[in-house]
Amino acid sequence: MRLYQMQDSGNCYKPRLLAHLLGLKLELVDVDILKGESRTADFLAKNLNGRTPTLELDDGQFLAESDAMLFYLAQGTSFWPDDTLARAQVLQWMFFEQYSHEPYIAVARFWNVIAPECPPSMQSRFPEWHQKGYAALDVMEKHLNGKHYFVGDTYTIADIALYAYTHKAEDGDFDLGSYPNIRNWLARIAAHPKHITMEDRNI
Ligand SMILES: N[C@@H](CCC(=O)N[C@@H](CS)C(=O)NCC(=O)O)C(=O)O
Repeated sequence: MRLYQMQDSGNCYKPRLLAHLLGLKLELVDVDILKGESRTADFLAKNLNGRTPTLELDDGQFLAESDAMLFYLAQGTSFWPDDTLARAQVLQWMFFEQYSHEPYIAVARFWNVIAPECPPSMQSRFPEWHQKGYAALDVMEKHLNGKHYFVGDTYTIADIALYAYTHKAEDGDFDLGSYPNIRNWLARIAAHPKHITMEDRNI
């Protein structure tokens, strides 16, 4: 499979991390979104929404949306539970990640460290991103109390979806100092023997 991606995007890190945990090989094709490479006619033919990651399957079909890729790659593995309620809870946290977490924590990081020449219109949105991002972190902190992972006390794709940008939250000027449950969970994920970092290309 081939992953059209940007190395320092958390969304692109999600399928790289899961593939590595599963021992699956992904060919990486870098797409520079800052140069508009995700909006060329050639790229839009792969993903009409013009975004990375985009996964090209072995049969040439394309799949968009990082959390859909996690679902696809996790089928038949321990990262996607057997129990119907546990499956729904994994989806619950993945939808939470896309609606209540990523739009604030990832976006603050993007404009802070990836495109720091942030226009004033974006600069003025940091207070809102911080308020809503901290609200998401509060939910995670409470949920993780007494738990090792988000669902059923096993490592699932819900953890990968939420790990991707939470472990880089400080890049968006979020302070994780008062979130001990989150910090312990981040350390647990990173301690997996097959873990790779966002910077790692050796997959
Ligand atoms: N919901 C999507 C978000 C994808 C996304 O926003 N990708 C960004 C990089 S993190 C991108 O490719 N932006 C390029 C553009 O908007 O042209 C996912 O989870 O895959």
